[in-house]
Amino acid sequence: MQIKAIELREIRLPLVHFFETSFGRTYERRILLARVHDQDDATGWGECTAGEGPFYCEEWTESAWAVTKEFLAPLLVGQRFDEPADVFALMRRVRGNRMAKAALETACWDLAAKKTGVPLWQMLGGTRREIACGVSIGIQETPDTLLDKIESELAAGYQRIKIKIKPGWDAAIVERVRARFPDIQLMVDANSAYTLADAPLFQSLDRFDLLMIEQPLAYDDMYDHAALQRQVYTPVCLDESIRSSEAARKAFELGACRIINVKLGRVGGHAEAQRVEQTTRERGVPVWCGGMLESGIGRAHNIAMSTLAGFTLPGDVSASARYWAEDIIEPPVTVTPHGTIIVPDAPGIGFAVNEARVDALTVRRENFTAT
Ligand code: OSB
Ligand code: MG
Repeated sequence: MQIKAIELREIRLPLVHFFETSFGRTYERRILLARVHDQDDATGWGECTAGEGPFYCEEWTESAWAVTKEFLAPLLVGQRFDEPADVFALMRRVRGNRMAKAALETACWDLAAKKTGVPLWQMLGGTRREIACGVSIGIQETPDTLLDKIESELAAGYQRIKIKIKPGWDAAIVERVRARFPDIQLMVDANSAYTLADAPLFQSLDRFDLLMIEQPLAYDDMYDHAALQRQVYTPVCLDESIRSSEAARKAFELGACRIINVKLGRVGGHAEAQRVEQTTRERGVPVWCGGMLESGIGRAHNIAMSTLAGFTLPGDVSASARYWAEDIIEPPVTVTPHGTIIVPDAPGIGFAVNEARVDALTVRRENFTAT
C-alpha cells in the first residue's frame, strides 16, 4: 500500500456529562481525526487520544496537530508499507508524541484491514468475539451522586466499576461505595495524584478488596510504584507510566505493578499495543483496555484491540451513549445486558463513519499529499 494522502481534522464534541479526574474537568472534547488514503483511494480512520490540555501526559490537541502537520504527515505521505505493523517505524525520527503517531498508525491498520476485506480484530490476532466492559466514573459533586451513578451502571450490566480518586475524595468515598455495594468488582484510579508519603492511605484501602489501584503515583515514575507495591496487598496497575512494551517489561522486573492498562494512544498504536500484550501474556500478567473519552472511531479501535488473548479483565470501553448525544459512527457502540460488547465483523474497524456528521463537527481541516 502507498499512502497517497492524509486528511487531518479537529472535531468538537460535547460530553453528555462532564468528566472529572484528579487533573481536571472536561466538558467538551477537541478530537483530532486522521484519515489515510492509499493509491486506490481506499481509506482508513484513526483517532488521536490527546486531551484538551497537557494534563494526562505532555501531549494535547494543539501539540498533536502541530507535530502531525510539521513532521509526521510529511514523513508518511508518499511512503509504501507492506504491513501496518511497519508504519510506526516510518515515524521513528520523531521522539515521543505517541498519541499523534497512533492516530496515523491506527488509521493505516483500518485501511489495511479494509483492503484485505477482514475485520481489524482478526488482522490484529484477536481471539474473542465479545469483550467484557467496565465503566470509569469521574469525581462527582457529591458522594450520593456517585452512588446513584454506580447503581445505574450496574443496572445497565457493566461488570466492574472504576472510580476516580484524588486527595479529599478517596478513602471515605471508597468506604461508602463498599458499604453500599459489598460484592461488586471495584477499583480506583488516582491519575498520579499522590506520592509515596501517602502509602498509609493505600494500605488503608487494602480492607476494601479492590481489584486494583490504578496509577497512584507520578506519571513518569516506576521506582516509587515498586516501593508502594511492596507495602500494599492490592495490585497496583500502571496506566500513565507504561508508554511501550519495554516499559512494561521493566515495570514487571521492578515489581512496580501487577496489572497493566493498555491505551493505544499512550503506546503509539496497535503494533506496540500487541507487543505490550505479548510481554504481559508471557508473564501471566493480565492487561485491560483503558479509555480516553474517545469518539466512535477510537472506541472501535479499542474494541478490536480488546479481542487479543491477554485482555482478560473488563476494560474501560463502554457504550457511546454514556459520552455522546450522537456518536460519529453507525451504529453507535452498545453494551449487552450482561456488560459486554459484541465485536463487529465488517472489514476494518467494523463501524461506518458518519461522514456528514464528522463534516458538521469539523472546526479545522488540512490535507497532506505527496509532492
Ligand atoms: O486514566 O483512565 C484514565 C479519561 C481521560 C484521561 C484518563 C483516563 C480517563 C478515564 C476514562 O478513566 C475512560 C473512558 O471511559 O474513556
Ligand atoms: Mg487511568
